[in-house]
Amino acid sequence: MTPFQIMGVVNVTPDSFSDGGEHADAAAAVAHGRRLIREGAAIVDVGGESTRPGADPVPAEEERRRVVPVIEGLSDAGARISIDTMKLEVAEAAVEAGASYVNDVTAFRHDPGLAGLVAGRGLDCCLMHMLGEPRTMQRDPRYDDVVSDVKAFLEERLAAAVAAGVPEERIQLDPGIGFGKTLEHNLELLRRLDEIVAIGRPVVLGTSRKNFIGLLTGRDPGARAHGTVATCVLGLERGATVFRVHDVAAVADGLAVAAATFAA
Ligand code: PMM
Repeated sequence: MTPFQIMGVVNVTPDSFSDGGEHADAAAAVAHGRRLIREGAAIVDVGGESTRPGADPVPAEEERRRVVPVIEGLSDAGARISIDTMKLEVAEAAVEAGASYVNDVTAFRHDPGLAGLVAGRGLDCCLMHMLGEPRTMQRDPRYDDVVSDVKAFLEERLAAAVAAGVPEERIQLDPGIGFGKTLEHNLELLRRLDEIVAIGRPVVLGTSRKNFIGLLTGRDPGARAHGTVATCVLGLERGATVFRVHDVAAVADGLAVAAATFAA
């Protein structure tokens, strides 16, 4: 049993920060998802609304129109399908099309009804930390102690989801790298990720191609795979188990070598 799972990113949006526009039509997105599965993704995360800093919201009808054909096209591809949405009606349509995992960057705050869907349909979910909302979250984010603040938030959202009927074993947690965080905040979270792991639920890490890697390497998003691999290896060492990435082949190799080393 591998001690980790790779969640491959399939964005069906014209404006995501690192791959926006590449998979804007359904057939291209399905082909891309299938390739990520061949490269080692156990989960594919399909998203129809960009949450990059400064992004504007997308109407539910448009988001649904983007993701449903892609999920249908991937439903027999041999991986679990995750829907990356904060909207109940998009998640409902995605689940009908074959998704069994709800990845909500608002941790059921935008639409508390998502908890009922996850509970009622026996789905798994990821609850993520975000300070503020995508349009404004990178404007001078501040914390008392970023790791303690994120941990307290995730514990509160975990309790809220359980209170709404979601079994605890169905819930994964994500510190939300880049969502209302400076370079220093992101590095502190990565360095002390074991404190988030200590909550006791599987931790999802989403560092892939993010701006902080660009700040450290000087590279554009498409050339951040090496930096991304480094963050995933560090995350694995600190106990993260799910890695949401664009560069599946590179991360699969890095994690395979790291996991064998830690197991020795
Ligand atoms: N990052 C993005 C979108 N969805 N979901 C989770 N759980 N964790 C993340 O870090 C995360 C996410 C933004 O990245 P993208 O625009 O490349 O999808």
